[in-house]
Amino acid sequence: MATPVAAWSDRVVLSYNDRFGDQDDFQVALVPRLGALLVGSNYTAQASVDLPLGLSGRFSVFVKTDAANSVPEFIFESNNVRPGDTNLDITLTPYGDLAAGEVAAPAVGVVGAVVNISWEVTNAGKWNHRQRPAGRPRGGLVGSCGPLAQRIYGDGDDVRLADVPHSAR
Ligand SMILES: [Ca+2]
Ligand SMILES: [Ca+2]
Ligand SMILES: [Ca+2]
Repeated sequence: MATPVAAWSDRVVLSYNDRFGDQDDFQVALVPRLGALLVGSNYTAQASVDLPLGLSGRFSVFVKTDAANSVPEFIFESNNVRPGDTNLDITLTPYGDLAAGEVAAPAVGVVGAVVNISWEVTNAGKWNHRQRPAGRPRGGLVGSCGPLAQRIYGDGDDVRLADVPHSAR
């Protein structure tokens, strides 16, 4: 005797804790099954999963077959969820994290003359050693300006002097 239904889906879930079905679960794959399954037979399924950005930590992996309960199984629904034998350790995606620093400008500027403003940009991201760039990009510009009265970026008194593109050499 085969399953009375020939289509269902298997759900793959990652969970921060070791319990399936609570709020920290999130689905990473829903794999459709087409074709009735005879008693005593089985099938193997797989999913290639894109892990969401920002995810890190140790996870339990669960699969729930017949995730939407398409197949009536009488009293035999309780074995449809199964955890993986091992946990899944996910390390954080290596991000670039540019940070500005060492901003240097002269104390006095005169309208009509140029002032030189320099700064340093560091990538403070979580690179592994192989990916870490050897040098730090450095910026610099010459422009003419009036004095910047306050030390708050992004408020109404800012004057944009220049946007300086950076490119690899
Ligand atoms: Ca859980
Ligand atoms: Ca079922
Ligand atoms: Ca079952």
